[in-house]
Amino acid sequence: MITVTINNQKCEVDESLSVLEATRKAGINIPTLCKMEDHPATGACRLCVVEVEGARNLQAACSTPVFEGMEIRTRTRRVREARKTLVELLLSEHCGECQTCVRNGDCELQDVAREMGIREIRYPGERCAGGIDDSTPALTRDSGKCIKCRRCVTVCGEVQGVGALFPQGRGFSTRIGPAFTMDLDDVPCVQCGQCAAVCPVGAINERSHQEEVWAALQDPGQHVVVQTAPAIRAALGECFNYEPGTLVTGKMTTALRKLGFDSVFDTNFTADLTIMEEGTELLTRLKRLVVEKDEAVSLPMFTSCSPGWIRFAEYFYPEFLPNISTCKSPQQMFGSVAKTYYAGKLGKKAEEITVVSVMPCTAKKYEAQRPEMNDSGVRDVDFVLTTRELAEMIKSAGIDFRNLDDGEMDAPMGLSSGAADIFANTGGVMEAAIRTAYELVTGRELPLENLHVEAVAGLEGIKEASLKLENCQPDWAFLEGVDLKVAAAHGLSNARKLLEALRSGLKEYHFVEVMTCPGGCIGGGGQPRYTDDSVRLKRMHAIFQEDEGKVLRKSHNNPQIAQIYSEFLGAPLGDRSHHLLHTHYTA
Ligand code: HC1
Repeated sequence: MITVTINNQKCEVDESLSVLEATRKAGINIPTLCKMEDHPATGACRLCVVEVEGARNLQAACSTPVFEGMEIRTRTRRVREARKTLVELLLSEHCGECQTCVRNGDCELQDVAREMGIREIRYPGERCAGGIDDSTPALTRDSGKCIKCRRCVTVCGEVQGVGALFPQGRGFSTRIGPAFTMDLDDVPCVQCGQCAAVCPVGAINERSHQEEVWAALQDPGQHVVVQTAPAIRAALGECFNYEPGTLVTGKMTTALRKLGFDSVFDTNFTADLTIMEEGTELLTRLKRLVVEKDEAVSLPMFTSCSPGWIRFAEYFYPEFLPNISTCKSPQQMFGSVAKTYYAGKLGKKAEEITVVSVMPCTAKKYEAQRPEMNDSGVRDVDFVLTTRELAEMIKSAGIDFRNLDDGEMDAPMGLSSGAADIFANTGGVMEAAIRTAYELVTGRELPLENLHVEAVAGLEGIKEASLKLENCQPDWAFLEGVDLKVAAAHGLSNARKLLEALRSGLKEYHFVEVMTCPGGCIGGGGQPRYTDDSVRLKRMHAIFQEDEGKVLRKSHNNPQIAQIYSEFLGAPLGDRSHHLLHTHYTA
């Protein structure tokens, strides 16, 4: 520890900290529009300037390390004038249109302008060149609103290993975007929306489906079904001033009914269905390898529920496409069974059902309109709202979310196990699959108090585990003694590392889970802003809490899953399942 002086007060701080971190620890918040928690400073916005005794110029607090005896001043007239001028200059070139901007009320530039008491723009000047890029189904970019903070460049390049966005040009002419003014759809953007999650202003956003959903809700000819992804319940509350990690499953259900949805169902139901299908597919692939000695079988098998990961594999690792499970994601399985199985129960045609998803992920908007996703005879999922969009709809409908009673989801697609809940966390799909596969193969029950596969939980980028299969049931005797090797990666740069290790033969696995976003879906690009590791951990704990609070914790024990197989699907990987629940991807 070292001693520094902040605004005339001595403080003991860790010598590894930056001035920004040290002042925050001392309870003083310094504004910044570029620094992100969990990422090194870029010093791009310069808004965090402070005076340091002995230094001629103001110093950027985010990129200046503390030293013994350092004297820091954070609110002198010189500091305040410099910050104010910086914000005024940003505002002068920013195509803000605050009243009509999608980020009105949720904009970091607006916040700092308000906090600094800026009431006029003293330097009216040339505006940044505008231009809307709405080439992708998931995202819209408005370069006139970009403040060149480069957060999107960092997450796209370093966290996701995609590199679709980068700075080009110099000075006032600098623009952030795909190369050569191309559109996002022309470059390997996976539409994960991590850029939109960190953008401080309205420069990158999800493509809104709110108006389409309002219209469907008003249409008397449509039965409008909503499904909610596992990660929504642990994050939606943040839009209503609950602490991150507050579970709002019951209030969310009631709010959806009040919005006018005819049936309120759960993507978790089809997460359980995914485990039945994907588990069977994995065991089938293993049988081909072990019993039939079929060297052509594609192993390891990869999970397929995260659409950004599918797009990443299509762009960068097409040789691994045969390894991706043929299971559609739970979102898409839901759409196809809602428009067939549930439509049949209602006596309606697929065309009379509108399926709306609430997802933490912007790439789900892209997934829903992929050409493969219409096995019900029409588009399986019609509209996808992010968590943020659902919160906006609830607010715009005047629903007092915090005072809602807890509601229950509808039958027959609203009941789910704890295994489905944990799909939201990195490692969760793997753990859910192990819960079911172990019991099917060995015939022995996993004890409820010891269900978590600790090795695949947590925020480490790549996690590995192995499971020795012993005393297998006669049907699965070929697996006797097999050491099932599994891995989970989250964030596509971690997926890239894992794929490179597989490609070079450094690693061998049987089953690999890949989730596009850091932390898994709880850290999705459509979740409430602003998400860092501390928020991710709180949401993850909430998801585990939801799982642990249930009696039903394994997918194969879900009675509504047994019901859909007996009434409609037949068996996992059977003909109808194959048609409605599976697909395959090509580059
Ligand atoms: Fe996910 Fe999934 S867990 S992909 O992360 O498999 O988005 O929450 O809905 O489909 O179930 C997202 C979350 C989600 C699917 C499920």
